[in-house]
Amino acid sequence: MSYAPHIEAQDAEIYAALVGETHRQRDGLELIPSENYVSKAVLEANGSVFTNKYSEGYPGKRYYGGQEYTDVIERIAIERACKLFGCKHANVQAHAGANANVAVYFALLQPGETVLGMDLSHGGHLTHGHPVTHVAKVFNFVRYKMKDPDTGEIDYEALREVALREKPKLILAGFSAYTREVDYAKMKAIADEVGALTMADMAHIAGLIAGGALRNPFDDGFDIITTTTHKSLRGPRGALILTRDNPEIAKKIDKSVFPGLQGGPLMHHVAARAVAFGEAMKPEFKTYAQQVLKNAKAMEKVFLDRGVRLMGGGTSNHMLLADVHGSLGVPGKVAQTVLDEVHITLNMNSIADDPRSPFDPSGIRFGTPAITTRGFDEADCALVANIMLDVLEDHENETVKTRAKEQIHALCLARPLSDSFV
Ligand code: DSN
Repeated sequence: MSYAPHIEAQDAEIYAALVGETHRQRDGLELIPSENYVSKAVLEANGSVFTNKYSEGYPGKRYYGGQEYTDVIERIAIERACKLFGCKHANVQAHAGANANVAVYFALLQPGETVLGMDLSHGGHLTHGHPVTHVAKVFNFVRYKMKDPDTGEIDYEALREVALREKPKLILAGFSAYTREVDYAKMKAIADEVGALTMADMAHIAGLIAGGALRNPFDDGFDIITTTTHKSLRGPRGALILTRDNPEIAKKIDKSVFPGLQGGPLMHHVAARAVAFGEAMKPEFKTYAQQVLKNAKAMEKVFLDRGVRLMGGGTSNHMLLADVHGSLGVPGKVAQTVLDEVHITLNMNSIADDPRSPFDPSGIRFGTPAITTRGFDEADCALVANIMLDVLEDHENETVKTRAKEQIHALCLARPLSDSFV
């Protein structure tokens, strides 16, 4: 059976790559914590005729004609996003998480104004104002960190002191390599004390919040949430900007996305986001979100039992960050490569205050959203964690790697992902 008959008929090179990637995703374990498998319905919407349409503007206020159906899908996407996250306004047009964050900064800040965000080396994200980004040239980003990387607790007293000193206009919660829950209420109280707005970049955990497994920052009064749609939320690539209840902020954000930052929205992505939000509203998604956390805990237990240091001392979400260099003498880059060889995909990652370079760091970051979509349970995840450590502890031993590959192959056959692939 062909995976894509029209591509197969007209473009052999692209078809070969598509087949290769389909097999890679199907026959290996995806542990990159920011990746997932979308449903066939989301894939269909993403590959639909909406790709042909220009729709600059917003529903009911477009610049070009022929918008009767684009308006329908964008309105549905907005309505579903607001319901999922309990807020009054959603912008569903940002092409990516980076765009969403940049759009918020330009909507709410004047050049030179200050944003307080988590340090990249302690789990923050590049788009929270790392010096290599364009936004760091425009706005003044200052940082907060964890008090102790072995518990993961954020240093809220230090955060408050920096806030009192620097008077930020925006306090940012959110991360891409942090394994514990943020105390949003504490951050909101500090923001109120200094008159700052609050934004949570929940790209990694949006699905877990939508599924009720983690706390929603809006419940603690946060003003804005940004998120990608393709991680734990299990939608197509893209992003969302949510505003709790302030129509003035919402208006500024819409203007900042279009015409401020982007041109025409990618309406096929908007259609696919709407489909994914519909899926996330179903009761099964709540079960999925809970299982993601349980599976991460099962992996945590194996790593801790086998003496591996985990950042934050473990996990309260879907993600783990292991100091494999410190604990096993295996640099993160080597760990990533040898695990790739046995068909386990994850990424090397800096640990907090890493003595090694970001290009050859001490850690590996991995998580459970994708394997949970596959139907993995705690026992499967404990087995995967044991296979990972068997390989890492003896990574030059070809017999160990061959056995690991066979075990992974058997697991993939047992959990075939029939809802996502042809
Ligand atoms: N690249 C994403 C991640 O893996 O966390 C964040 O942008």
